[in-house]
Amino acid sequence: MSSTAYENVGGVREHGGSSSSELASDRTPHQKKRGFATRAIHSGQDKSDPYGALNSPIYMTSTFEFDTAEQGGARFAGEEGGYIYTRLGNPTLNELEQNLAGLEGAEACLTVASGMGAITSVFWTFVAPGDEILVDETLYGCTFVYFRHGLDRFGIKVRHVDMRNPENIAREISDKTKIIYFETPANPNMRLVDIKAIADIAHNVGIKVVVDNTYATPYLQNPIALGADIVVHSATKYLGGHGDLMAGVILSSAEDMEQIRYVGLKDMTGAVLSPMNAFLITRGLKTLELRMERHCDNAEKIAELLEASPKVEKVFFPGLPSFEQYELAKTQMRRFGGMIAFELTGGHDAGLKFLNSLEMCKIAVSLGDAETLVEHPASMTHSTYEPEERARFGITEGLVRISAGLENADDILADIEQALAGV
Ligand code: 4LM
Repeated sequence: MSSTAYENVGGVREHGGSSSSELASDRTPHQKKRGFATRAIHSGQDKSDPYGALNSPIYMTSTFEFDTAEQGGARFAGEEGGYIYTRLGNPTLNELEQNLAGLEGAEACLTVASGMGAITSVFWTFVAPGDEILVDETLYGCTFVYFRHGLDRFGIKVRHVDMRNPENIAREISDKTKIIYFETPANPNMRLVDIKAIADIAHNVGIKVVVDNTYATPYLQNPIALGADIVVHSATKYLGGHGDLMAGVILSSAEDMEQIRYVGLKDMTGAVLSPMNAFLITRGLKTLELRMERHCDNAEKIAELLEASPKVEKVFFPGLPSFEQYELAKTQMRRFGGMIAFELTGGHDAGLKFLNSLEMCKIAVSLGDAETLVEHPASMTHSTYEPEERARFGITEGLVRISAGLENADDILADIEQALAGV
């Protein structure tokens, strides 16, 4: 197979990912759009199983047998539908992709091996030496490094912009700018970006807007409806939801996805998702709405407790009226999510003492799991920034990050209270 002729592997297109944001099963017989949980449970399922299995079989196969040599050739030439090889498409991945496309309101979806696999597959598809990209100042630490020390080495100019103010973007755009990239809420300091305002600016000049929607999930925020071109997720987090897998998701137009699948994934990163992990995410999605409601409830209670504590200097949570971008949070998000960041009055040392005093909550990176996870970004997820970059980009040395879990709120609050008392 040619390494670049993605148009020649169209044989998988019929099955290789969704191409419509709405499936027939997304509507009732009376054409009313079904609710989020209903769609997350039912959508995308392939009904062709001969035994009527409630859960589809997991296609743990790397390759697919052709009836004849001619059939194999026809699939590679794009003259016949059907699967070829799991890096190009797989029925278990396809079911999940159909479901996620509907939940995010995207034409097409591609699942990959990790969140970093999703981000890098998008960029390796669309950028070339000499291009410029505008990225936010606050990003997950490995995303930051990929831009700063990864893409930069290949002649792509990366400019960091404080995207809380969309006017900053307008000032930085040049005729070389190809992509604007940001997270909202941003990891770890919870800064928000006005998706619609940025998309309006970008589309006037033909630049793609890529949004990392990991923190919010499609349950709380739909960037494509607000004008984003491409959405990425670390499905390792809320979508999987149980801390037992690594995965990533990309959502876009069918036209962009054709290139992301057959150039970015097939030839550039090869970051293929295991069918077993696709199955686990499909299982996770059945409870996404329930889980997100509980994550949001618990996070609101934690944020209120922290804000009332004299040991706490500042709390960063979009659902607090004291949050700088509270008004934007209310219009852009359905609820405020499960992530909280805060600073103790005692700074860095008090932060580490707080972590070491926890009895039930786990000291761990990652987020979106059933367990409440607490970490120190400056020495863990964001140790990839230089100290002066953290200082410049608003990631303070004393910041503590909490991913509110699904435990009973009283137990989480009691653990946080006793840990604060020890600081
Ligand atoms: C963490 N985050 O923060 P994979 N996008 C966002 C993320 O938070 C992450 C990724 C992408 C953390 C991991 C240790 C907003 C990851 C990257 O880890 O490659 O699935 O996703 O604790």
